[in-house]
Amino acid sequence: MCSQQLISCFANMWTLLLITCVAAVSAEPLTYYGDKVFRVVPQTIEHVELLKSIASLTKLDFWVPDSVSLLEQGKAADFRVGYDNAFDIQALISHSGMPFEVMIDDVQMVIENQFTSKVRSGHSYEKYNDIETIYAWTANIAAENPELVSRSQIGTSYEGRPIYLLKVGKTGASKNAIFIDCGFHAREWVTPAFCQWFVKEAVNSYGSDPQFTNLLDTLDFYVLPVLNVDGYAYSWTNDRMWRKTRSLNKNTNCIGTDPNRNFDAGWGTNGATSSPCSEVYSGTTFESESETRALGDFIRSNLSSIKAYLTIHSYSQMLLFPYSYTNKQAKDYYELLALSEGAVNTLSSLYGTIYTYGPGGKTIYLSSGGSDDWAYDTGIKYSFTFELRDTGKYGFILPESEIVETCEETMLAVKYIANHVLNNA
Ligand code: 9B3
Ligand code: ZN
Ligand code: ZN
Ligand code: ZN
Repeated sequence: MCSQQLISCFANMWTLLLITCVAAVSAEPLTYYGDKVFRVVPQTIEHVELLKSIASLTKLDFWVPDSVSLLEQGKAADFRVGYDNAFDIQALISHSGMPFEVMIDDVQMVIENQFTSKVRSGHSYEKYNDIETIYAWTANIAAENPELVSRSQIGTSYEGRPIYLLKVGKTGASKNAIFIDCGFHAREWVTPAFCQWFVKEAVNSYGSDPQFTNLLDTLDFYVLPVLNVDGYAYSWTNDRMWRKTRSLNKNTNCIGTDPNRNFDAGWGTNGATSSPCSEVYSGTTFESESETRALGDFIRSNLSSIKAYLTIHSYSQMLLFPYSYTNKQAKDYYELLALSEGAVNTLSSLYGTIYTYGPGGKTIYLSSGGSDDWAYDTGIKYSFTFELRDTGKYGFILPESEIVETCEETMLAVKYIANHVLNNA
């Protein structure tokens, strides 16, 4: 093996060893032992300022809203803090008189309990599936249901992964379509689970459930199971709390762009930042990410048939419609409000899950560059963001045991919207 000079042979062996070690280290996911998630309700300007100053001294991972810059007086906020700082921060908050609650006492425990079983093999609709399993599933479900499902690739991610789209509906004449995407934000794991569930329900219902059969006969559903494929893969292998894409930014070690701040809808204004280290970094320009550009290009190319755009996020249990980037009222405000009300009512009817609804800017927070606002301004009237379960007990780390109920109730809302689109578009 070592036929070269001895020194260079050792050098090679060292390099090999080093590479192996680095690979071994980076293959271990980050852990969150003792990390806490606090819920605070800043009552005064001083409370907001206190949180901002804490955030400037130590990393606070904001879950709701998505960044410290989006804090508002009177609105609850959830954030994760490291074990080392949790005690001091709790004392500061408590001393300030700001109402607070410890939502999660040990984030790592919740991460370890998210799976119902440690045995992970093959695809399951009732479990979280990693990106490779989802890829294989897209191929299989299309191959097994050629008259209902077809798969195409609409683009390639920053790291070179394919971005697949499933077209679901009875094949034949061209039809109006509803576009549904999941997995914009990597850590919102229940959302790819929903997109997979939707396709399963469609396939299983066709020919047996008259209502769903009618929808599939008269509409096409474009289902994009995971848009942010690199981020999703990374959230499995390296960091369960990852949100953004994985693209490199210039002049910094901070990685990624927020795909939902990266669209041409008030781009780079409210609730987004030009700082690559922020979780709501808007990117260098709109559609700067290959993932968002792939989505934008596909929708623009199929604009004449796409009548509704549904983008699935978590968590908060909300149904949002435009606008998020401005407080101005959308042209179709009253129709979208009534449709939202109907959709959340039918959703609640199954397990009593309560959703709030309304325009994004007023209901969650003012923020720009979102895909729903962009789709609406591009001409897709029925444009919604779902924020699935829960309201913070587990947040992004919703246990697998809630997948089935979350998907079943969400189906009701999606089918309700689809029926409205069918009758009105
Ligand atoms: C944000 C924006 Cl900018 C929008 N247009 N619609 C919904 C949201 C909420 C999601 C986000 O990206 O912060 C929730 Se995770
Ligand atoms: Zn999201
Ligand atoms: Zn969310
Ligand atoms: Zn079902």
